[in-house]
Amino acid sequence: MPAALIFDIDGTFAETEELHRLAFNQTFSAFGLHWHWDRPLYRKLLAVAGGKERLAHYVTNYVPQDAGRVDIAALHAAKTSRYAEMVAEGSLCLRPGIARLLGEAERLKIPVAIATTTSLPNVETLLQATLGGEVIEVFAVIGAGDMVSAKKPAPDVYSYVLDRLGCEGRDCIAFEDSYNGLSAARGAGIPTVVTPSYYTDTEDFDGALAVLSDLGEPGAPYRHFAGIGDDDRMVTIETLARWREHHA
Ligand code: XBP
Ligand code: MG
Repeated sequence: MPAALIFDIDGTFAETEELHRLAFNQTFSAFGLHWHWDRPLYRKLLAVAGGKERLAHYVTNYVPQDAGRVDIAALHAAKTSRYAEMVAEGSLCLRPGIARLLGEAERLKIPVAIATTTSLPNVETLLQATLGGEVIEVFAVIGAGDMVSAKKPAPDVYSYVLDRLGCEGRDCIAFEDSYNGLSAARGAGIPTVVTPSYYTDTEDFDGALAVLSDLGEPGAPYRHFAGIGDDDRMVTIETLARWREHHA
């Protein structure tokens, strides 16, 4: 059995990035900034993980003339509130297989954790809106946002989570959707299942344990893109145990 399952949030738990983009753009308008992040631009900007870091990168490289008149921290705080409002309104749903696998892990008493770049309030609101109730208690550890100084692709958030779980990376499984996330998890020595998302589908996932369209549901199998795969086409704890052993 895997010692723990560690999940990314944005793109992996749910297709969140369009909502993040919307929240950024609405915040720019509210602050009287004539900036607009369309989809092609946002795809490029996602190379920089972390909303504050992405904003700073944008200012330096795209609108340096505005550098003196923006407060990145204030802008990002407003964006976080706007995003949380939209998530709480129920704008997102979990990707296939996530709730099923969390339920299975809970029944088998396998710890589950989160390792994400996004801010903690965003994680809490998303979990509340999609899984409801006291679900936050289900997670043994949540590593999020500024809890570590170096964001993905640095392995720090995964190392932080492993430390608190008291587990070795090689005994766990990580779930990611992006090149940055895969690099971070692999950097911490964790075999990683990648389910590419809307903005990451063309990225390089070399070194992933498996690359799949999603985790699959009964009657709605995943599509296998690369790495290890199975005939049953649904990722269960038993599948993961087998894949991890094969990988070791
Ligand atoms: C997610 C991110 C985040 C979100 C925005 O990356 O990079 O920055 O885009 O959230 P990952 P914040 O899925 O690899 O963790 O604005 O709260 O940073
Ligand atoms: Mg992600």
